[in-house]
Amino acid sequence: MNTKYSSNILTVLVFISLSPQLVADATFLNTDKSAWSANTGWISFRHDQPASPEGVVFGESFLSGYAYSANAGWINFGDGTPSNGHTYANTLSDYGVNHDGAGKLSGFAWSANTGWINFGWAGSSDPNRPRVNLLSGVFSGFAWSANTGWINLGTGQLTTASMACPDTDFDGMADHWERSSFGDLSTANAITDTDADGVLDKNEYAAGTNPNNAASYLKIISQIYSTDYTQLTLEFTTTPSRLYRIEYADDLGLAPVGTWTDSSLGTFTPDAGNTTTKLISFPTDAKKFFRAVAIRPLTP
Ligand SMILES: [Ca+2]
Ligand SMILES: [Ca+2]
Ligand SMILES: [Ca+2]
Repeated sequence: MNTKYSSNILTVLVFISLSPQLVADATFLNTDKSAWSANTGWISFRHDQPASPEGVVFGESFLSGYAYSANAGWINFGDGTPSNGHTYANTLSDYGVNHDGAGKLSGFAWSANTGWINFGWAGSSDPNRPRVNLLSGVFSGFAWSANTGWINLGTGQLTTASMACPDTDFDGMADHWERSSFGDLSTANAITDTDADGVLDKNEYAAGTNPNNAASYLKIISQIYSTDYTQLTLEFTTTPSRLYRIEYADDLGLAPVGTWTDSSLGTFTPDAGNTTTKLISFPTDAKKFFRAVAIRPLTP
């Protein structure tokens, strides 16, 4: 191993910006659509009745649509149009279940037969808090209704197949994110970099970083190599609302997207806090390039 070796090892990072999707149908599969209440029985998050909404839509910032229980009737998770464009205020005219983007649910659903169903009763670290695993889409925890008691989301039969992120102006940024970040859909477009940190707004969305803070963007904090250059300890910035991969390539110039090799870690959730540290093993070579990739969860 010569001394040139270490100077040739570079660390780079890029983003994957996934294509926008428009979702109106229920995000739940027909085989994994059921919550359970001891008092009201099964509650279906997907029902496919032609004259009704097809079920509950799990979104990056809020839920919408109707669940159905034979005993409790329709349960409204929200109309999909929070007044501020991104989060239900949970007033009488603007209610629904919110999602913090990192899997935690809050807010209220409404049933004419049983009244309010509370998804926001627990503290953020409560193990029984209603939540969604962003790697698998599996729901867990409990919602609470004064009239029907606990509703168990963790039946093992309630899984969202995707996360709705409508992008009506097709600029690579979801509507809710543009509205919460900029107040409207017109301020940012596919080529704007509002905070001038060198990362386009659409790439800040892809990475879950703050487009109004020039100090916030996906970056590698430190890289430490083993003495034989077969292992790398990489620390990079992360946010709880995104999943990550680490990839490597032999040569940056000759490595168009698609020739990068995924580390043996696969896709993983970040550490708690603002950075994640991972140990990667890799085949030794004259030089290696590494990158951290942010991934929007539950998107195609
Ligand atoms: Ca958009
Ligand atoms: Ca920026
Ligand atoms: Ca930024």
